[in-house]
This record gives sequence, C-alpha cells and structure tokens, in this order.
Amino acid sequence: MSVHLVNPSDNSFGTAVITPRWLFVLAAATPLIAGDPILVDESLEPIAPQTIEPGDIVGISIHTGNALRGYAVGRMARCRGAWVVYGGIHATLFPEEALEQGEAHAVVKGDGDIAWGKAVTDCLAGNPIRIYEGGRIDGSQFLAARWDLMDPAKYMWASVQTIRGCPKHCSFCSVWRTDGQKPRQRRFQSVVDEIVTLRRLGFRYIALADDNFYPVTLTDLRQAREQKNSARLEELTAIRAERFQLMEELSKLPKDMVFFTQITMEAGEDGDFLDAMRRANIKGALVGVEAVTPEGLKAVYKEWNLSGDALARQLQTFKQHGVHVLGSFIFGLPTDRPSTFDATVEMALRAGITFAQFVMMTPFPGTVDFGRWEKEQAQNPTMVGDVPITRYWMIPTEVRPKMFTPHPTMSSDEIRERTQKVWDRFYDWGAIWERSACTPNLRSRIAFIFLSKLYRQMYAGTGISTDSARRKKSKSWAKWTARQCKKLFQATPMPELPSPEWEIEMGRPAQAAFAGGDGAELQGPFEMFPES
Ligand code: B12
Ligand code: SF4
Repeated sequence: MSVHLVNPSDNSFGTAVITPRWLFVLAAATPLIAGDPILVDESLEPIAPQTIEPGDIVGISIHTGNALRGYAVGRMARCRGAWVVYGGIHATLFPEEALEQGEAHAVVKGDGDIAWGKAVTDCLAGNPIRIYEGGRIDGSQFLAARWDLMDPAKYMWASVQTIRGCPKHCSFCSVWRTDGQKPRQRRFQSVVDEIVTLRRLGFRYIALADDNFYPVTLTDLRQAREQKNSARLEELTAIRAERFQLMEELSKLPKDMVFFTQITMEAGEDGDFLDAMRRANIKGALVGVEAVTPEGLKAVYKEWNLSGDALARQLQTFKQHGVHVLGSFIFGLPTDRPSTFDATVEMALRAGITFAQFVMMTPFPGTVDFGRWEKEQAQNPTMVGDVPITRYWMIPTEVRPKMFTPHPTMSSDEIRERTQKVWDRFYDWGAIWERSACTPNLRSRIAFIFLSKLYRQMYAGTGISTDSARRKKSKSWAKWTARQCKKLFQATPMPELPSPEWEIEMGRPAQAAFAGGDGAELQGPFEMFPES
C-alpha cells in the first residue's frame, strides 16, 4: 500500500517556479505507519496511472483553477481501486462536488495538518467518513514541510508559510472567509528551522507563502489606543512583536538569502517594519494595488488603499526602504473604462515598481463578488453547454470563457485585448532594461531581464493570452526560459549550515543562529535585489 499526494495541473513544464507547499506539509502529516508518501506535482510531469495500485490512498489538492483536472485524476485513481481523498480551498468550499465529480471517498475541509492523518488511518482501516472537518488550527500546530522528499533540481523557489488568515475583507478574495480574519502566526523557530533546511539543500530564494505578512497596521494600533481597548492593544502588540522577532531571526541567516512575501500597501506607512524587512532580506513583496482610482477601490472594498499621486508615493516608499514591489492590478471592475488601462500602466511605471501583474476580474468562490454574482444568476443562469457559468471551473478549458461576469460598458474581448496591451507595455524591452538598473552588475541585469520575460510569458501562456496559437508559442518559450532561470536561481548547497538553538520554554532563541554567510554567494548570478 502506498500513499500518493497529487498536485493536479494541465500544464507540465518540467520545471516549476515555486514549490506547492501543501504537498510537503501533507507529506509531514502522513502517519508513519503509511510510510513515505509518493509526491506527484503535475506542473512538472503528469501522473502515470500505472503507479496507482488497488488499496493505495490518493490525496488530491484542488483550488478552483485546477479542480477539473483534479477530478479527472481522482476518477482515474478510484477506477484503479484506490481510496480517493480531496482537500484544498476548492474542496473546502465545494465538498459535495468533489464527492460527486471527483468520485471521492472523503473530503478534508480546511487545514489538513491534523485531519489528513485521521483520513489516512480510516482509509487503512477501510472505513473513511465522507467529510473531515480540518477547521482552522492554531498557528503553533502548523506542521513543518518534509523537504527531504523534494527534488531540489525541479524548483526555483521554495515556499514557507509564516502566517495564515487576513484581517481585511476584500470583495474578490476568499482568504478572509476560509482562513479567517484572525491572523494565525506560526512559531518563528519552526519557520527558521525550515529555512535552514532549505538553504542546506541549495535554496536561497524563498517565497513566504502568507496571505498577508503585515497583519497589524499602525492604524489598528492607533484605533485600539483611541478606543482605550487595552485587551485589543495588547493582542495587536503581541502579534506585531512576533513579526519583528521572526524578522530578527531571518536577519541572522546567510546574507545571500532572498525572501519574497505578500503584504498590504499600508506597510508603506510603517518605516520600522519595512526596515526590519530589509534587514531580514525580505527583498520583495506582492502588494495588492488592485485599482488606481478611488471608485475602483471602493468597488473591491479596499478604500483603505491609496490612489493617484499618494499611491505612487506610497509604492516608492517601499523601494526607498529596500523592499521591491510586485504590484498586482485587477482589470474588468465595473468602474473601469478604456482610459483606466493607460492610467494604470502609467501609474505602474511612474511608481517605480519592479514587477507588475495585471489580472482580469475573476469571481472566485467564497468571495463577496461570487456570492453577489451567483444571486444575480439564480433566476436565469447563463449556460456554456450544460454547465451554468457560475460553475465555470467545470467547463472544459478549451471552451471556457476568459471572463465570466459581464462588464457594463466593455466587452470581454475588449478588456482582454486592453489588458494584453498593458502587459506588453509594462514588459517591453525598453521598460525592462530601465528597471533592470536596480541590479548591481551586468550578469544580474541579464538575469533580471530573463525573469521579467519569464513572468510575462507564464502569465500569457496560462491565463490571458488571446488565442491558442499564441498560447502554445508562449508555453514553449516559457518552458525554455524556465530552464534557464532555474540555473540562475541555484545556489551552492550549505550542508554544514548550523541550526539555531532555541530556548524552548521562553520560545526565544538562546543565541544568534548564524552570524551571516561568507559573502561568496553575493557574487551569484541573481543578486538583483542589492541592499539599498
Ligand atoms: C502562496 C500562494 C500563491 C503563490 C505560490 C503558489 C504555489 N506554487 O504554491 C503564487 C503567488 C504563485 C500564487 C499564484 C496564484 N494564486 Co495563490 N495563493 C497562495 C497562498 C497565499 C498560499 C498558498 C500556500 O502555499 N499555503 C500553504 C499551504 C500549506 O496551505 P494550503 O495550500 O491551504 O493547504 C492546507 C489546506 O488547504 C489543506 N490541503 C490542501 N491541499 C490538500 C489536499 C488534501 C488531500 C488534504 C487532505 C488537505 C489539503 O491542508 C494544507 C495544510 O493545512 C494562497 C492563500 C491561501 N490561504 O491558501 C493563495 C491562493 C491559493 N491563490 C489563489 C489564486 C487565485 C492564485 C492565482 C490564480 C492568482 C492569479 N490571479 O494569478 C495564481 C494561480 C497559480 C496557479 N496556477 O496555481 C487563491 C485561490 C482561490 C481559489 N478559489 O482557487 C488563494 C486561496 C488566494 C485568494 N486570494 O483567494 N499563489
Ligand atoms: S486580498 Fe489580500 S488584503 Fe484583501 S482580504 Fe485577501 S489577503 Fe487580505
């Protein structure tokens, strides 16, 4: 009997950018009695059906974008006599769909760190229940990933989670509803131990797979003070202190490490936090800008974001403190007009952000936007074949529309074409070359250009491309570029890197873990985010 964990994907590139963290966390959650699980990441290679034997247990993770492929894998596994269990955000939101369409024996809702062990044990005993409530476990219970089961040659960046949940409530995002609004911080010692393991293996680029790395804003603290809410103030202060503690420990790791995270724009007001990020080598952050106008921000319940010149200044602040921004913008909001596209790309260029992504409005299940849309569609649903559009992930990818919600003034094609042009303009050779000036030497500059082009191609290949010929071409381009980028990201493994010693009772480090690398890696090929 074997346990298989499958990350479904329709696109296999042979090399992947970021490790799918759930795979290695669930590996750690697999009971010892079941042995080491077999990990299959289909973004590298599709699963080979003959590897599944009767009585095996197959765990499949689905988000909305890969649910259809996930169900096909599940049906195949069940047909071969395996126990089939689903988990992940989409299965959490639609457990019945996974049971029916994916022919699951069981679904784990919510966190799998504890519930997966129970599901495996029950499958081994031959009596799994239909639904396991994994819930939202406490941060101290988050498991460290089994990186010993990963092939380091296949991934460019590893991913480590430091916190789950987000106190905000953006209308297009499901995180605050599924992961909760109460931030759940992982013990920083466990985070650092994992990173040391990864650096030993030769990973120096790490994505901090967090919903929001900045869970307490200066405004939150001020409001608690003004309301004289001492309990709240104490709680917020403790969360903030733990963030600083984590960053302090990260700053003791080898100096060649580069971390990247996701953060709200409000961090731009918090110079102390940004400085701590820079010292911790958190050199880049995805910032959800979403829209550049006040109306657009209102439409997504993100009025607390800035617009206009104040927005440009706020984004520049990140860079001044040494944190590069990957700005994320959404097109297709009801308030968007043809002029919004130019205004957005001009703002992105003016604000000096290092990377940008321009995504099209997608109503993800579990969001406020999705709920509203589902209600609107209830009476007279639009159908694509025999699938209602509100179940768009069940529409075969070849015929799946690129946009699902109609816009009041523009057609989907117009929005797509204009979005494409914005990508083209932000990532044209001249603009990339200009941005690459933030790197310290020619080699890094070339690497920067490669990465920018890869980023742009991967998006065009898997998302917003206008026709299948272009998609095919950009996929093979992305495959080639990914192989080159992998080489650029590789670092010399540091098997001797010592683990920090922690004072367990105090929950604080007893001594400085690692005073810093020898600097050799700083000459590496991709030191594109120098200390500024
Ligand atoms: C890091 C991250 C990314 C990274 C890295 C992705 C990667 N390779 O891992 C990047 C930036 C590349 C990314 C891209 C995208 N992402 Co993203 N991402 C995340 C984020 C913040 C964390 C994911 C993570 O690693 N978590 C850590 C692991 C350990 O947690 P987990 O995956 O939730 O797994 C736990 C449970 O779900 C459960 N579980 C999971 N799988 C299974 C399987 C079984 C069998 C069992 C039993 C349990 C189980 O157990 C695990 C441990 O507790 C999540 C937000 C979130 N809170 O999930 C969004 C999230 C998954 N992303 C989302 C989206 C929309 C995207 C994009 C489409 C964005 C875009 N517009 O381009 C792309 C799509 C990429 C792709 N093709 O897959 C949405 C998905 C919504 C949905 N309904 O599907 C999320 C939920 C964020 C949101 N705003 O709502 N993402
Ligand atoms: S989009 Fe970002 S800030 Fe908004 S709720 Fe989601 S994780 Fe939080």
